[in-house]
Amino acid sequence: MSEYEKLSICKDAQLTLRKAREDGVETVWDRFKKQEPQCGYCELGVSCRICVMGPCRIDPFGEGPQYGVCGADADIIVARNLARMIAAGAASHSDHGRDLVEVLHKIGEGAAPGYTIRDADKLKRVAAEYGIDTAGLGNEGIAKLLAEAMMEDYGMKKEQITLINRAPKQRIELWKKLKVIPRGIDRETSETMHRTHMGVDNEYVSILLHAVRNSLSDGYGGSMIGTELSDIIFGTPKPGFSEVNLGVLKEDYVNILVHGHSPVVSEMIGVAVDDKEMIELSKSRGAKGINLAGLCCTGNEIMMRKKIPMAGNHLMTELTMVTGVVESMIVDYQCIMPSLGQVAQCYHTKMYTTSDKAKFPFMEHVEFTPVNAREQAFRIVKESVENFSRRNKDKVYVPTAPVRNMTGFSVEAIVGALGGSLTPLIDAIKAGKIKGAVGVVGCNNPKIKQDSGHVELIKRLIANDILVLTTGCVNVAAGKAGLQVPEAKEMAGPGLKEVCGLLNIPPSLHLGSCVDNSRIIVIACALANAIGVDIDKLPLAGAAPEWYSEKAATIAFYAMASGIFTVLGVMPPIMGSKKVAELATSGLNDVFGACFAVEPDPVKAAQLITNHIMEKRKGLGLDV
Ligand code: SF4
Ligand code: MSK
Repeated sequence: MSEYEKLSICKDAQLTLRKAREDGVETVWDRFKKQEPQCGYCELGVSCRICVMGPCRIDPFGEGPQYGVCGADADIIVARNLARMIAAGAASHSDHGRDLVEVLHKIGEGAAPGYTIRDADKLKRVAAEYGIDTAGLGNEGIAKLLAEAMMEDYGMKKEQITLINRAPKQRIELWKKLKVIPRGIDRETSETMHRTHMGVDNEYVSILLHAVRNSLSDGYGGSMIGTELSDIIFGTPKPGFSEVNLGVLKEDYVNILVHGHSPVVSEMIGVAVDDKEMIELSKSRGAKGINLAGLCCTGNEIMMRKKIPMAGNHLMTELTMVTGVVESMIVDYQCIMPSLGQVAQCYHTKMYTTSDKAKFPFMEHVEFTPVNAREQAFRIVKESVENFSRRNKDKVYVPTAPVRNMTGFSVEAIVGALGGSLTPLIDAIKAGKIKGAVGVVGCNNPKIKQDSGHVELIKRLIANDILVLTTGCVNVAAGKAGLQVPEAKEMAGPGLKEVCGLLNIPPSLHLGSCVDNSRIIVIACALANAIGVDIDKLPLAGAAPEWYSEKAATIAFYAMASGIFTVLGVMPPIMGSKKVAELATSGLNDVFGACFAVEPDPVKAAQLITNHIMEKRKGLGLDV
């Protein structure tokens, strides 16, 4: 096995990693190696730098200090650190959602040129959930009122956020009883930061219960708003085909990459690259045209809606530039490695930041707002085209051919494929053709051979007749492995194969970006409501085999709090507190009907999940 085969299962990654080495480019894997051994205290979660009486750390062997300067013990420190992680994840998703609320509001005011309402039916449906009387109002009028109602979800007037009502009655009652029903989205995050300040909440269960509340404010608040408004403004995704891997970059075209999470910028870049004048300009510069491709969740957003191909997931972002054919990369926010500008220096790639909240070294800042987005998009695309002539032909290397990937499975598309309701899915579950469903979500992490955790887990689950729903960076991993095309039914068990064959869908369905985990939650709620049970009774599970991000911790928490057993492939920093670790891996079960497991081996993770699903089927009196 070559040194590159040890780092990634993907051919395109292995080949470009070798070239990166030849070109003298340092990558995430090189930096990871230089960090080893990583700090054991931090890995256990027992280091604290919340105040400047510290930093403090607790000796996990019981020989050194057992209390920080303020008197906090390991349980308090671990719980506080974990809660802050969840707050950061919730803040990230929810701030992304907030940007969409602002765009919707500007559309309502007629002040967002280039943006419009693409799904007016969904606009009305969501407005109805907010109790808005839409009679006599046009799309713009409804947009303004809905945006204002959603702004209230971010504030402190409401006792509970609006979309929490999508959860089953029993779950809402449970959350009320536990006092974790989320109020304003910003309030819960702010309160987490307050509680974890020195000298506020110092009881680990109390801290973690609030972290649950904070995560729910994201899952049923900021993230759900992000998904629903993206559908309303940019169109609700429909199934279709696209392509993945570095082979989507074309040697004879101007290649532009969009990276990050927000569809607000990429939407306009998409408009500009399709513009006739821009295409003519590219031809006049010797290219055959302009090729747009995505990375990470911005890539997921435009793949879901426009079938624009994806060049890679999290650990591929640096490697895209090593191909030598990327004229520009346009970033918005989240999961953008600060190294990217440095890597671009080795090639001709122009780097652009677009959000005033996300600036990076070696990148040019071109601020995007709902008002100027169109103009700025044309400016960047024009400069990218001009940059084609600076490409160094000796550095060009596109290593592989792209792979087909089916995408676009919004909740509406899934219901549509099933003929208008979830009943056929419920019937297939009851008949045992589909044993259950699992959301496989999240990132890459250099601690795990790239994409190995995702691919092996999905293969084993579908072989066990378990339907897989993917979001985030898993999409590219599953796509590259050929798991997200209808032909992949051949890798599924007999029951799932039959259902996929009938519907002409893959056994692993792409539901979107990180915020679109809310789609999985909506499906779980709808299934529970249709069957008349709480979510924790359903044969469902979640998995984040290669997670790295604080956002993934938040997702895991709101999934668990919804009643969904969740398996993590990377250990969260909690092992320094026996009590917190026990609570996470078993105690939560008594409270929420679900807990976490940590299992880096995807074969064992698949077994754990399959056992869980069989147990849930038994509980419902279904065939196992
Ligand atoms: Fe140390 Fe307590 Fe300050 Fe943390 S909050 S750094 S444990 S003194
Ligand atoms: S981009 S949060 S690495 S999935 Fe959403 Fe990928 Fe994880 Fe970022």
